[in-house]
Parts: sequence; C-alpha cells; structure tokens
Amino acid sequence: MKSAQLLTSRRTIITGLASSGGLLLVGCSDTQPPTYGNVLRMADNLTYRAQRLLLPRLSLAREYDTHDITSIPAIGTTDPADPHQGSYNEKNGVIYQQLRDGQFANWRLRIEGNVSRPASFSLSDLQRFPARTQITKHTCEEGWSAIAAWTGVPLRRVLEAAGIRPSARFVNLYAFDDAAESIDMLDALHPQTILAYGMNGRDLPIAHGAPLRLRVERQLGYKSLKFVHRIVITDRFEDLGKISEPRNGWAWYVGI
Ligand SMILES: Nc1nc2c(c(=O)[nH]1)N[C@H]1C(S)=C(S)[C@@H](COP(=O)(O)O)O[C@H]1N2
Ligand SMILES: [Mo]
Repeated sequence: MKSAQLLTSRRTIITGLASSGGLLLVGCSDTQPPTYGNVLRMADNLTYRAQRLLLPRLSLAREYDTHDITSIPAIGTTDPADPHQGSYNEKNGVIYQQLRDGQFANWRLRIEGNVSRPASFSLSDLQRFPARTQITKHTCEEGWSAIAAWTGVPLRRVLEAAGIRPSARFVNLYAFDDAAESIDMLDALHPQTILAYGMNGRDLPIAHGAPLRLRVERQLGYKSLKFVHRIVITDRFEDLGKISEPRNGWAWYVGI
C-alpha cells in the first residue's frame, strides 16, 4: 500500500514536471504568461506553473491582528493628477482631478469585455456589496513590507454581478495613471482578492489609490493596482501595451 502510494505521488510529480517542461517548449501560448521569446523570461512560466501545482487552489495569505498593523509608505504614483509623477497620464490625470474635486461622487468603475452584463458601479454601489476586511502584509519588490487593514468588495462579487462567461480566463485592470495589471481567474476569484475602498478603518487615502485599488494578496505589491477605474475580462492573455509588465521587464506572475 505504502509503495503504491509512493508510486502514485512520484508519478504525479513526474507528470507535473513533464507538463512544465512541455509548457516551456510551447512557450508563449495564449494560456500562459508571455515570454516574448526571451529565454530568461521563461522562468515566469516555471514560477507560475510551480505555484499553481504546489499551492492548494484557494490557500489563503496569512491574516494578522489589529495590533500587528504597521506604518505603510505610499509608493509609485501617489497622485494621478500630478503631472510631475512618473506614470502621469495627461487625459486621465485631468479626469481624476475633476472626480476628486467632486469627492468621487461621479466616479464609476466600468466592467466590460467578455461578460454577459457589462456594468458600471459607483462607489456607493460597491459599498452595498457584502464587504470584506483583511489585515495582510504588503510585500514590495523593492524589499520592504508593511501590514495594513484593507476593506472592500471581493472582486468575485463584482465580476459575478457582470456575469462571468465560462470562457473567461484573465482580468485586466486599468488605473488613472499609466499603469495596468492582469491576473488570471484563479487569483480573480480568490476570496482575499478584493477591490478596496477602505484602509485601516478609514476611506482609502489618495496616495494609497483612492477611491479604489486592487488587493491581490498572494502576489508581490506591484500587482495590487491603485486608482482602478476599468476592468476588462478576456478569454486570452493580452499584452496591455507599453505600460505592461512583460514589455517593461517585470514578471507578470509574482507569487509569494
Ligand atoms: N496605479 C498604480 N498602482 C500601483 C503602483 C503605481 O505606481 N501605480 N505601484 C505599485 C507598487 S510597486 C506598490 S509596492 C504598491 C504600493 O502601494 P502603497 O502606495 O499603498 O504602499 O502599489 C502598486 N500599485
Ligand atoms: Mo512595489
């Protein structure tokens, strides 16, 4: 019995390895993070496959207590309306300034792409969904981490309200600065993946992404896009253009 079990598990491991090897050979298919033909970037595929293989599908990131909360710096864009910031987008920067002047009353989150009911939600619409608060550790690729409490609506709820089609595979999110992110459906439907409008018991501050940011707790900090205003659901991996991670030399999948 024991040896039979061992054999089975060994076979699973071998099959797993063989399938990641196969994927390496296949390279850039529409089901995989893109490598753009660069051998060094093939590691993205491996990290992605290994994490998806080894981690239970819905394993939770650790959650902390209120007394664990630390101070947290604001990094990257801290004001999309400030033309002096690195990722400033002229058109969206002006829109952001107007929305902020109106306390985000006219702000809307658009959900489009491959959904059966494209939707548009105001902040109060989103606040009417059941909320989730989680105290988690943010880990930045620059080498620092911080613990904060995030309150928001699970992304899953919002996607379901718009009607996820069975063929949906990726969720692309766009921000008011020149930043965008995409995550796969597994991360999108994960219970700790939320669209946060609150931080440490208050409204989300501007510098941390007001009025709405993504929290995707099982990946590095840069996946947690701030200033989100548009979400597009797609059937295949899409290059998000010149602002995309792969084109800028950043890994698409950064599981922790
Ligand atoms: N729109 C947008 N989102 C962003 C960034 C950014 O520059 N613009 N920076 C990312 C990085 S690198 C980190 S570490 C976190 C920082 O979040 P914080 O400012 O709330 O600490 O936001 C991420 N999300
Ligand atoms: Mo970061």
